[in-house]
Amino acid sequence: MSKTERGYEIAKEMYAQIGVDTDLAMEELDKIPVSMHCWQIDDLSGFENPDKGLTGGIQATGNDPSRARNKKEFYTNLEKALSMVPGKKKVALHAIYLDNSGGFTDRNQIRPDHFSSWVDWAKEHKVGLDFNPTYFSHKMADMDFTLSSYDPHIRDFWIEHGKKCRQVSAYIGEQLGETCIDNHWIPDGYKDITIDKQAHRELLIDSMDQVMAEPYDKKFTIDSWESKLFGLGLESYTVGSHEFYTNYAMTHDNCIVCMDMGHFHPTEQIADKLTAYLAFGKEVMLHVSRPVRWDSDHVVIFSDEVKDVMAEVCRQRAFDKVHIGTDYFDASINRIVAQALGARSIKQALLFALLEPSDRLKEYERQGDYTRRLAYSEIQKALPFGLVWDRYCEIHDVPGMDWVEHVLG
Ligand code: RNT
Ligand code: ZN
Repeated sequence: MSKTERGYEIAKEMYAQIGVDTDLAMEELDKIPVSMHCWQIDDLSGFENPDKGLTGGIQATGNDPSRARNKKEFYTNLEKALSMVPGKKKVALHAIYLDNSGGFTDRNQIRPDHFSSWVDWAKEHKVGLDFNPTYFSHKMADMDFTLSSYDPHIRDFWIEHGKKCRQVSAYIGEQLGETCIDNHWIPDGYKDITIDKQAHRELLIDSMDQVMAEPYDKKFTIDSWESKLFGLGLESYTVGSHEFYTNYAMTHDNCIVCMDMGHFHPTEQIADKLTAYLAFGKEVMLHVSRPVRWDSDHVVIFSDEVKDVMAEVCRQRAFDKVHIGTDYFDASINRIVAQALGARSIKQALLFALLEPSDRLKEYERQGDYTRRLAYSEIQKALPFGLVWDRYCEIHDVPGMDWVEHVLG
């Protein structure tokens, strides 16, 4: 028996005392995919035109030298990061990671075959794929407006991009036999006090209606629209706010909302928001991120905020209704470690949530026994969670507490 197995046996007994089956928790964890954003590996440079800096009010800061400098390094590093994360995984792509065979293809001309090499790669590595249109880092976005621009020429360009990306996403989903979430985020907004906030929102509704006109089978692709509060240089007004997309999604059954944990007021948390969608039968996409004082996109850690979100997902057993993805870009530490650490932390938070005696806690709540509800929640926190996590990694042939040395070598 390995040390990890011995540790696990003890943990199993202790959890059983509060009515939790650790084997079952690990089995359930196996069913929950975490979608790892590919752009941590190269600071969102992409393959289209890696020299075009990031625009749209987002930023990767730091000077660690580990950024992938070419496609080969990109794939090697991404694969390394994937190998550090136990269980089911997807990889989220952005349109700028197209395979253009050394040529240039503009955003409004993207085709499914630009992503066939990604499909082959995903099959080989047994991961699913998600997709994101790239409505930024492009000269047609340099005026800070895309789908809600006053200029019809700019709007049409991006509407075409949105439509093409939906085709790509449906193609990926069909090829892999697994839903590909197509997540749309646009940077549109103003730096300073805005007078006509409604006009842009009306334009955005019209553009979204055009982007979303073609129906696709939900089995293969689902569109989500990501809300935001503000961006750098776009501090005063964001067209695609949380209320805006929520209202759109609630009145259109062909799309859902994406909530990014960094896109709310600094003390506002999203955990409580999930069931407000689930109760209406709406699925939700998540960008798990870590805002530090602002939407700073720090690496996701095993924090209370992340634990609270995953607890909501697990308490409702909403594994196929809440789509969990990462989104952050930190250039100050090793990119592979950063990429793997965030995904591992989410898996840890999911496992921690699955080890909660939630049936028992729900029962106490119904009976009005709030004393036991609180006490047992606290008792769970002190149980040997790490021993179960290490065993989970071992079962999946992924390094446990020494994983970081496997990356840094
Ligand atoms: C930006 C959004 C968006 C991007 C990615 C790269 O604030 O969070 O999701 O981070 O599309
Ligand atoms: Zn995001």
